[in-house]
Amino acid sequence: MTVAVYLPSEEKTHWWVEMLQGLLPGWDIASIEDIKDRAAVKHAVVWRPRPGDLATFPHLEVIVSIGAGIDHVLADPELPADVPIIRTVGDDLTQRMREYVALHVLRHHRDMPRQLQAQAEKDWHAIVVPVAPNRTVGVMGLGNLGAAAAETLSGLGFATRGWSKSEKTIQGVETYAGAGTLDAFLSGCEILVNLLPLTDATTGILKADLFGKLAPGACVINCARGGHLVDDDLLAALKSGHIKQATLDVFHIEPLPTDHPFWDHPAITVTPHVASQIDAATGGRLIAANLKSFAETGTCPDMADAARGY
Ligand code: OXD
Repeated sequence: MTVAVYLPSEEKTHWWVEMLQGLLPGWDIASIEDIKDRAAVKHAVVWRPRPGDLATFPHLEVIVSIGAGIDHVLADPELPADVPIIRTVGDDLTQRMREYVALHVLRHHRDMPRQLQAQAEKDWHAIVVPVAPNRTVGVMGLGNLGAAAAETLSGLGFATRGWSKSEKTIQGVETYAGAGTLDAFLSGCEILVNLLPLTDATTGILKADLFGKLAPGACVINCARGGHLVDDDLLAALKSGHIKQATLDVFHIEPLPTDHPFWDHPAITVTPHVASQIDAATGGRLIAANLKSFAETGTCPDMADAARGY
């Protein structure tokens, strides 16, 4: 079985190649750069593949995304048609996202940016905020990561809402389904967490019109994809004060260009796409298990649906 591995960093690619070689003895696993016989490649394990690379493997049977999202694979205009895609999800990824969302929601809920500013000014300024049950938080996207985030927020006591394309039931979470319910979901929402997949329908969804429907002074956390956000609309909403703070983990261009206004904005926290990074040890085990299952049965539990985009 020849497996071609590609990540934008050469160092990381080698790390993953070694990890998978250890987990799949007898399989021929190499970096895309080191593949001699392109016709022998049946499996590609990739993160942000270079456009056109996957099309050079005429007998490709499956593509594995090193991550929960598959948008980075679907973005390849020369992506070979009808090659199934496997996502990489799993408990670690979900746990990391729970932690990131809890951290940033609590930070906005307790107004930590303002509290830190008071400390910088040596100002003994006690900020009193409502208790969590009186704070409405909303999670957009209720896939594995979004559902886990919503569950965690509900567990912390927040009045938690969730919005998704199709009906979902999550204990302790008031769920809304479909475009027709978006306004009701947004109305009164004070902290919004975006965990939607990036599809044609969700690109640019975090825009002026949506921000305007949130409660005045709301906070926005984007830990899905940069393509969900209209950057200038967020800057305008922050300027007007309708949005108070934002935490952004994902960007249109990554790494975020050093001259981008988000870096220096006093009301924006930038994190470098770390909300829920896969580590090679756990991710390697998941990918090896999925590849084995796919090789033996033609499927695995984490098959993505390319037509849906996730
Ligand atoms: C993912 C990500 O898709 O880290 O898993 O963004």
